[in-house]
Amino acid sequence: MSIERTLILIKPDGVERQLTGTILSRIEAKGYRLAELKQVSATRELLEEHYEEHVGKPFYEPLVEFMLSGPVVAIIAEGHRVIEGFRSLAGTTDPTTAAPGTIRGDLGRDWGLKVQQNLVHGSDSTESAAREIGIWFS
Ligand code: DAT
Ligand code: MG
Repeated sequence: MSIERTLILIKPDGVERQLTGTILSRIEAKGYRLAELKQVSATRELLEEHYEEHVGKPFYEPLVEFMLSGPVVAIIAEGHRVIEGFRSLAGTTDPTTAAPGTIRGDLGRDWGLKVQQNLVHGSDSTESAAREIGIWFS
């Protein structure tokens, strides 16, 4: 199997809470290589492309507003099976019930808002990884 690449974002809650180093360490400790890394302030246009699959869902607008609330760190991580490996390391979407041992499960929780502030994004397939890498690192 060839080396894969995935798009990871440290969301504004992770940057704001100064968890960038902790999260990068966990990605590296798992054995993935950080091929590209930058801190960026997303635009609405970029987020509309990134989250196009969620347009029209009740959490879509709060999600976009949250992602605009501060800088994010965009990462391309590399390694064998990194797409599923990082999804596993991140944990399930809801940080309250994400398994302990995962990034979301150890570091996140429900803050009572309309959107899950769950610290990280990871591409969910080879197709979305290629698409999302193109959006964030064009
Ligand atoms: P994931 O980030 O685990 O791939 P997703 O792609 O289904 O989850 O959703 C994108 C983001 O939208 C997710 O990280 C947090 C938010 N979200 C998803 N489902 C939600 C819900 N039911 N209520 C509030 N926010 C939600
Ligand atoms: Mg997703």
